Amino acid sequence: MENRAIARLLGETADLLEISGGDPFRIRSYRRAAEAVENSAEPLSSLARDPKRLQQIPGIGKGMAANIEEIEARGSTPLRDELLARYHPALLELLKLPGMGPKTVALLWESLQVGSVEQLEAAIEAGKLRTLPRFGDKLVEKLRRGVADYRKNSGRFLLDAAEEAAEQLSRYLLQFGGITRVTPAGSLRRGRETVGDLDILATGPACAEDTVRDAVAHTAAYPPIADLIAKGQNKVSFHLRSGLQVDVRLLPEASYGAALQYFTGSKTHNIALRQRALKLGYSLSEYALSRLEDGSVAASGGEEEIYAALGLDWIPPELREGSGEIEAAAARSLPALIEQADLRGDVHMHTRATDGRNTIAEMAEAAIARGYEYIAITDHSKNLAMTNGLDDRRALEQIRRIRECDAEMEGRIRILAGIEVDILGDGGLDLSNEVLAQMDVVIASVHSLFQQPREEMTARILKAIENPFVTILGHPTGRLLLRREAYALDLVAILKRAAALRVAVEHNASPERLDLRDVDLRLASEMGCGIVVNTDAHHTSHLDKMRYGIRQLRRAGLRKQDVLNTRPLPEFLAGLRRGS
Ligand code: DGT
Ligand code: CA
Ligand code: CA
Ligand code: ZN
Repeated sequence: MENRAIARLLGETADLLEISGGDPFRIRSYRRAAEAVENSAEPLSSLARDPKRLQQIPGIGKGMAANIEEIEARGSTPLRDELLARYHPALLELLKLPGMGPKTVALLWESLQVGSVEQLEAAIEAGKLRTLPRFGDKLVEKLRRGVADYRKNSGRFLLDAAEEAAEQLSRYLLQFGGITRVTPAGSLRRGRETVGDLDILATGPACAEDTVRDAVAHTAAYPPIADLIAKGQNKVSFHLRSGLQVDVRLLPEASYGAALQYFTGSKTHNIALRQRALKLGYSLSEYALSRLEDGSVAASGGEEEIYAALGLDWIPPELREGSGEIEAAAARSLPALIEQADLRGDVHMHTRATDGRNTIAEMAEAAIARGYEYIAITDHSKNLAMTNGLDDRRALEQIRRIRECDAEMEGRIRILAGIEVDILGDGGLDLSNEVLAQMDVVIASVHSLFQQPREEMTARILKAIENPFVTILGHPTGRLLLRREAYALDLVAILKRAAALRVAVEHNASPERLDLRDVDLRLASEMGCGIVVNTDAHHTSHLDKMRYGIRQLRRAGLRKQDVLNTRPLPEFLAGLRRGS
């Protein structure tokens, strides 16, 4: 299990303890352990059977080491299980609603026995909340809207959580002798922003017809399974504890390509492809592409063969949404999509100066390890007080430190001095022009007053990018996937002005943002905007989130030349405003 997942389970234990009115000291010890795990550079799963080494991590004592072992072994802590059993298995979902903290959850439980989002919804509808102290009309309305948003998003999962679950399951399946290949299909393979359920394909000698029973049994014995939905001849479906559904299909090598093609989808793409097959005298199924005349197999083992037999170039999964990709593949005119290896830099990241976890040098070394030629350090500005954002004086100090560190790198990488400056409510910027002028990269972002009406928000951002020192508009719509909608704004007007001013727009690769959406990215590119893809890393390990951003750019059909930070540094800077 990844550190992040372990940290989440420890954090949930702390939440539950807090709801139960537990000992504050004990609550803090779980929170501290969660933080220590999250920030540990070493993957804890490699240490889980070695309590001594676990205990060397500051914040992890003997008891916590035992908890981590439990988490590794069965995906929960004993206390978490005990408390969930005492309340409601879905109690933690309540904490995801806006305005809901442990105290409120405790109150709802004690007074109304509300332990899940469903029960909260019913209590709101029945007018029961009004009877409670502190629950005024405003709070009740906020909760009602929160429940509605939750409903809209529920059942979907962020890309990183889905990928993590798929990787963990793959490792388990590959432990079984005779399963040699495991591939996630479905929306995860297509790189959609969020995932409804996981579709996993496995193959190998163990998946042949006469042996598949044992492979199915192994799959159904996967320890993190919360409940088994179905166990068929070569298919196992279950829920993980997170609620994520997984469909595993075990297939013989011979039909792997056809199955991968089928279960990758999308449904729309598949329907169009099947129609094309029929027109050409074939039938296409999850088992094979067969000739209509005699039923003989024309292609089945690999995706390339299937597309080729249909007169098509192989279509990258990100493009399989039924939006013209089949016609393009037939005309041999699919775009050469951008790849991760095309990137030369990442120009949005935070350090300890504000809310990041690492130093400038650590971020630089991590970037070197990932093959980058340049980065920009872009900490927050003072308006974001909770991050200890920089004021003018500290920003200048930070520039000095960046320049120093850059010199110490002796050309192994270039470190640009940057800032992520807050766009204030009126469109002004949070730092003085004198300071901004000294930055190589100025990302301007909205982090407050998300509720402004559309005209106001649009004017605010337009005013901000008029500032001559702004080079990049950060996460332009401010959405948080599954949590917060984009703020209301006239994106087209903003993209148009940004293109004219040569202000680049950011695609934020963080899986909870992925802002801009694929359609917006295509639009931005068509309108001539510079596009920069950044991780917004707050930790060295976050630099790896770039892959999610790349997939979104590919979904938008973008190529290497459409993205500025694929260029060598001089050309990158020249592509930004102020560059010449
Ligand atoms: P999701 O799970 O909502 O994020 O989206 P998908 O695309 O993973 O959808 P899912 O899990 O329902 O199905 C996985 C793939 O299986 C889908 O992309 C295409 C294929 N598939 C499923 N049902 C059908 C169907 O009725 N017809 C066709 N042609 N393909 C289907
Ligand atoms: Ca799926
Ligand atoms: Ca599915
Ligand atoms: Zn930001």
